[in-house]
Amino acid sequence: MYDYKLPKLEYVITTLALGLIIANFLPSYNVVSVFAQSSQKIEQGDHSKSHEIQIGVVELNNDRIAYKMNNYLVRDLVDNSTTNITSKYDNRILIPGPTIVANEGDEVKITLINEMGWGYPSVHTHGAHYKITSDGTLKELNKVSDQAASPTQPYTFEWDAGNGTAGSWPFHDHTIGKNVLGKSMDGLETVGLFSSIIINPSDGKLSALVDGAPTQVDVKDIDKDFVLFVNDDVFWGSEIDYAKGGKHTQLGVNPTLTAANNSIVRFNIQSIGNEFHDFTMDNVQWLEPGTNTVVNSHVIGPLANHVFTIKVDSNATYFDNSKINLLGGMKGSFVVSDGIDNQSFFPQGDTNSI
Ligand SMILES: [Cu+2]
Repeated sequence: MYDYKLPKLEYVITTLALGLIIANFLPSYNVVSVFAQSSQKIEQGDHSKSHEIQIGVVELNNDRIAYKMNNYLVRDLVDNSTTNITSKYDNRILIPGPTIVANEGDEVKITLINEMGWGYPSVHTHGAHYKITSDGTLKELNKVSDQAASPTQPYTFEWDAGNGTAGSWPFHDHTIGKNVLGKSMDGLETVGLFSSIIINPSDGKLSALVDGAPTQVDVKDIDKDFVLFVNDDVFWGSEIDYAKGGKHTQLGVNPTLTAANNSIVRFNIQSIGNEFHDFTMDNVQWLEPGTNTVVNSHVIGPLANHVFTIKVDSNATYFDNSKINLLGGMKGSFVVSDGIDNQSFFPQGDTNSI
């Protein structure tokens, strides 16, 4: 069996006990929540949309916990028409959780349903704006209310993808690691409760490296979005294939990513856990965000992100170029095909299903 070397539930319980001991010795302090300001192709219309989403929280058969897409309704805020896009989502591998794709100007409502029968999971996002009641934290942190889904009571989180929020942002649980004193414990989201929201810019334009030159591409020209989470010693991946109607596929650990030659792809690199990683690709270059500087590596810290768009022209390997993680096998392949692109896949063949 593949060894993920990530915290599993038994370690969580140990950590909770440790947290109790530590909590008794440390003075109480407030952690300031980070409000990060910082082919159906992708739809880029004039109308703002409301994303009305139901996400379940489930236990996997490998002691992990995951977000699961239950229902996803997109409502046009001008004519009130709705489209159900639930079937675009994968129902097999659930880490990272389902990616949400919105446009600047949209709103997102996530109703979280605790299907585990225990605990109090939440959703805490970066990048998008929200009121304090949608922070996804406990009262001892936010001073307002406990914001999590109990086994009997769902909780609805509301985000505003307003102007200035364009980007790719991690969201994650912030309450499952509640110790017996009721205090929040960060870091336990690495058991699996993490995913991302991609907010496309309202002008529909992205900087990209195409044929070696910095240029602008349209969001609707993206053929694939890859989401790669750098965890402490593995990558967790998923993709959205716009050539297949915007199909979401969960790819598991250190996936082989595939793309058609000359297609436009966006890499959404996100970080979860507590370490720094030097994300590197051989044979592939991209633009350092916000600049015309061409790079092939980027150091990414905890809960940071790194996003770039490229025109695909060569096979490559992606890896964490920090020695200890590279020795540990933290790498995967990027395979470019001349004909029809095959779907990216998880080379170990682990189903990681519920
Ligand atoms: Cu966070």
